[in-house]
Amino acid sequence: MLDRLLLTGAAGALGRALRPRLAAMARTLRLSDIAALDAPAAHEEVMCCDLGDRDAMERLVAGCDAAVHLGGISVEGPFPPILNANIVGMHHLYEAARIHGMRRIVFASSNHVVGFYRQSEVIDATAPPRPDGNYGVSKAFGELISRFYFDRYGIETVCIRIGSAQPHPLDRRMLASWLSYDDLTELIRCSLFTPNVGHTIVHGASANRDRWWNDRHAAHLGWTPKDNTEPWRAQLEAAPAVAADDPLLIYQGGRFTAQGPFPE
Ligand code: NAI
Ligand code: 15L
Repeated sequence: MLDRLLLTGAAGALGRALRPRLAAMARTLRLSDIAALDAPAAHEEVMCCDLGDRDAMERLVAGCDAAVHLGGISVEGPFPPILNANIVGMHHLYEAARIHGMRRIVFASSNHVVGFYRQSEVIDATAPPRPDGNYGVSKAFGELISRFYFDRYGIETVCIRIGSAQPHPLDRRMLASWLSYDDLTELIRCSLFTPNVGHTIVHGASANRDRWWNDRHAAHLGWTPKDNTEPWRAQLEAAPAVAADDPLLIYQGGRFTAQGPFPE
């Protein structure tokens, strides 16, 4: 068990789902977001701040052993807010970790780092990034800055390229990309407690029938997903057919690949 674990993005969809699930992993769970959070329980602390605020980020990280970093813009869109939260915010997080001696970060990266690979391809962590927008580029930056802080300062990171973490799969693409909350929780546990993870990239999908991602380079995490999308297959395949050129069923990143440009 950790002494104090930081959870950023705690007001978001995954943050709210993970808040009770992370309780068993640390004596104190420090919760943060730019949005308001529910009042802390006895084992929790709340410290809200903007990831773009350097001083606040240093205060946030001080005293934490590790972080699960979910905070940031989570969808495709205009560059300025993504720059602040996902790029400047990552710099602030890693600088604060360096200054305050935090040794491990679990980073919520995204399948959109590799969104322009086709669904007919199977890739592993050594495949060059092919981001599908401003958001995917920012997550690729997150993977790179975490690599630098491991090589230079020894701060370990597991980058989880989350597929589609939802209570259940919502469309045909998610038959392959879905990650259950239980499998995500276990992947985070493995990422926090496996010794010597160095800098690891792992793709976060449940044990679905169709696989786009080979995680042989993350085998040391010892993570074995348990859930799969078969219970939803018949219902989702019965949905009205999409056009043959719909990116939903062409690219791993689905419709993110067709968004933008965004006038500024
Ligand atoms: P979300 O959008 O519900 O949560 C993100 C949280 O970050 C929000 O509560 C938001 O207020 C906070 N945030 C945004 N800008 C901020 C800033 N400048 N300073 C501080 N906090 C800020 O997203 P969700 O679905 O909970 O995802 C969590 C993380 O996982 C995100 O980083 C997302 O990119 C990543 N992810 C999620 C996937 C999914 O299927 N849910 C798939 C791939 C990646
Ligand atoms: C993501 O990175 C997003 O944060 C999430 O909202 C989903 O759209 C997910 O990817 C996905 O690709 O399904």
